[in-house]
Amino acid sequence: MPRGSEAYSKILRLVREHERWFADSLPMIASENVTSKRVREVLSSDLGHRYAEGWPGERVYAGCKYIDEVELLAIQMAKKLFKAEFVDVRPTSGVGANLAVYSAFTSPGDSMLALSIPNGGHISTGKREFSGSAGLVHGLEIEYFAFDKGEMNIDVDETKRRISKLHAEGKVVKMAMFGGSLFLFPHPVRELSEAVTEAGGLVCYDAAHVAGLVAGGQFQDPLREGAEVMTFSTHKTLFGPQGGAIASSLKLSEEIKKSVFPGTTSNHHLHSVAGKALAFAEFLKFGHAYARDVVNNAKALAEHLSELGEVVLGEKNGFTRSHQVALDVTKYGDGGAMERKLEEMNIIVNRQLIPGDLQAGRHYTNPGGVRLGVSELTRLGMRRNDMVDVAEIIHLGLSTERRREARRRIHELRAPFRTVKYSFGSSPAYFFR
Ligand code: DSN
Repeated sequence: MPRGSEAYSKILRLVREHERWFADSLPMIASENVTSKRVREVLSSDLGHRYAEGWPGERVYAGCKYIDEVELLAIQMAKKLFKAEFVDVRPTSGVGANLAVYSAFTSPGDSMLALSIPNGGHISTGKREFSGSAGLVHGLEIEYFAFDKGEMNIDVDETKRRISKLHAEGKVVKMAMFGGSLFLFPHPVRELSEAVTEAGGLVCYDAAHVAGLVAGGQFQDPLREGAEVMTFSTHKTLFGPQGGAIASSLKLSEEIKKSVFPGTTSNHHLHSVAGKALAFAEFLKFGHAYARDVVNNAKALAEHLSELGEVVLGEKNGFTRSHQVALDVTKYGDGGAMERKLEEMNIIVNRQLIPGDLQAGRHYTNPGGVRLGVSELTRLGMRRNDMVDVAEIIHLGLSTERRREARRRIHELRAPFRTVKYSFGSSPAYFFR
């Protein structure tokens, strides 16, 4: 281990090297995005040293008069973005937001409907035996939505039958959590919310991935389609720092507030609340154009990849209506090997369990898919015509060993895309020195 001073310099150098690498790569992890310079600056402000706890105006600590104003502005803007009666911006992550909602409205031993992970579910809605937060932390029994692989979506009729069967067996489905991590098409919230409500369940929607597309009017509008609660993260298709939030009707607000504090959070992250507030302001101004460009880019990327011979999921429905594109890469090996190979070429993606993987004996380390996201490339300013190059480079990466050529093409493609667009003023994407 290096001495303290050596470690100090080394850490700074590693962070600089990371930034240099990402400035010269295709960052395509679907859960990531890049924030504006101002958002990054408030993250390093004094707010990050402070304690608030509780709701603005009812804090547990002194020193919050400006912090309260920032948080109230964040809440006000988030309510406008999602046309919600109530928003809590305190959860420090999407998992934290989901745990707060489970704690507010369910008890350990209750059942919750969610997607299985290969069908797009997230670890926060997972079963105890897979160390999913819902099962492991809150003791929920997880029942799965039926899924149609061809449609890449929840099967409405089969799910209704499952809900009736669970009801007949005396199992109360206390919550249905729509949304997920592999998320190509809007979920049938409108079609299923009555069945869930009649069976005694609360309809919730995890918009972690698609919150920006929802706010930008490009995906679905869960709170108008029957969802009573929507959790989201603030950094995937939104412009914020990593964090979570919860939107709901006013009648559920007191339960949610208590569940966030003191239930599942002590101090929330006040620098992050300021970052969220700035990001919501940016999104109010630029969000519609951004969300439209994200979805157009994802569609263009999927179409070009398919033309190049890649197996793109969701073909029947036009491949995607979100920021994501999912590939079945089993003709090349497995998603784990492809993730590593692409990383060597500076293409940063993640391996992905896809429908049918478990039956085929594939698991998390060697799944059949990779997931691509275009949120960050779009925020850096890439448009539909750039997706032709992105598709060709990914195809080159998957189907050949021409690493140097892939890296050179990325270097050339990235040269004009080094600032954060859809933001106020000029905003370099990489400035750590
Ligand atoms: N696991 C993340 C993803 O979907 O990539 C979200 O937390």
